[in-house]
Amino acid sequence: MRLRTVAAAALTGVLAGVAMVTAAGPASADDARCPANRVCMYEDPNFTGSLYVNQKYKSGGKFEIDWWDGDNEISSVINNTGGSVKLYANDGQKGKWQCVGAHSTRSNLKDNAFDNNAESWAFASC
Ligand SMILES: [Ca+2]
Ligand SMILES: [Ca+2]
Ligand SMILES: [Ca+2]
Repeated sequence: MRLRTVAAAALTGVLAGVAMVTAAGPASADDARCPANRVCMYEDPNFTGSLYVNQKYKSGGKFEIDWWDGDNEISSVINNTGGSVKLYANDGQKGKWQCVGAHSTRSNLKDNAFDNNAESWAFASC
């Protein structure tokens, strides 16, 4: 009984160690198609077409997507930052919004009914 407890504790320790090693490598969790600590937004699905947004992380930062080069055209997003990205359907951080969590990607915003809709965005909790 005691041995089993010790073995279980040891195994738990090993698993925790593995989890820590995995969590300690945020760079490896990033998508290599976009630089580290940056957000990339693309014209087409699957991170192709024109790269309309390539922005370094800025806590609380608010950004306009250029009306000619990007408004209502973004179809995929890579977020290699530790902050969540809030996409807005209209200029000036207004309208319906979509969230792209920290260190995550959206290969096709069509899946969330937000394709060709974003016109501004921000680093904000969502
Ligand atoms: Ca598009
Ligand atoms: Ca829109
Ligand atoms: Ca805009």
